[in-house]
Amino acid sequence: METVFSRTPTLRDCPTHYCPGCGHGIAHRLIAEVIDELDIRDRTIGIAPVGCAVLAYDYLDVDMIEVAHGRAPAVATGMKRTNPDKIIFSYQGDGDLAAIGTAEIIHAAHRAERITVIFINNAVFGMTGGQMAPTTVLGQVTATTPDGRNAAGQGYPLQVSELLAVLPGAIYIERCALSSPAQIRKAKEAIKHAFELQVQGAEGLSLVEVLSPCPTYWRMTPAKAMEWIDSHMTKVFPLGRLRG
Ligand SMILES: Cc1ncc(C[n+]2csc(CCOP(=O)(O)OP(=O)(O)O)c2C)c(N)n1
Ligand code: SF4
Ligand SMILES: [Mg+2]
Repeated sequence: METVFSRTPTLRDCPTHYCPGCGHGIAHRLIAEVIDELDIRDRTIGIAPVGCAVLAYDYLDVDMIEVAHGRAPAVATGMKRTNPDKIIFSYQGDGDLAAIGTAEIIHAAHRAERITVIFINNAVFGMTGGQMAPTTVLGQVTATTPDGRNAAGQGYPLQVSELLAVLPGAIYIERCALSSPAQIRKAKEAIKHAFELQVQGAEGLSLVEVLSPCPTYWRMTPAKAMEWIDSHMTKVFPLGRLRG
């Protein structure tokens, strides 16, 4: 029988710790496929976040390092500058990149660091219990906004990709979503382009923001969470290329 679909080699064959319907596993797979398609597995080094994807190194069969919450772009800077032939990517949640690590990502982009950032925006701090993140949308109920996020009390959702897109050192910024098979295919194209730029030696930072479901802390079924990305998240975080 002809094999039409199989696990890509960079994705390890192991049980997942993610909740049913979580986007992290899909994002891992896309990254693994891109690494295999670009044939860069032996020279890629990933940076795992603090967050639900803290165990990303259990799934991705490339060299990986774990760094403190939010500090991935700073560590990636050192790794790339000392190992320019390596392909360096960070994998960061929205709590990681858009809260505690805001300064790191802005300055890494501003310095035009030649790194690739995969930014998983699920609109909550997942690992710590579903608290509000800077990316939580208005009206969204979280553990710390039981009546829904309200601009007067908690401010507006932070659109980090739009902020980064004004910096000349950010050469490619695209926002995509894991809300349907078609969107997942587009997300893979964006991730591939971001890695390709680094492989080609492009002089700056590439970032792909991925709107990703967290059914557990959105308190929805996995199917409803996919729909909620399109109905609520994309209104605040429109999809598409912001730079490059
Ligand atoms: C310096 C530091 N501050 C706070 C924490 C607690 N902490 C662990 S994970 C996390 C948030 C994770 O949210 P996010 O980055 O969005 O990842 P997700 O779990 O949603 O994928 C926080 C605040 C920590 N581990 N280290
Ligand atoms: S809490 Fe949310 S982000 Fe974390 S593993 Fe579960 S579904 Fe995924
Ligand atoms: Mg998150």
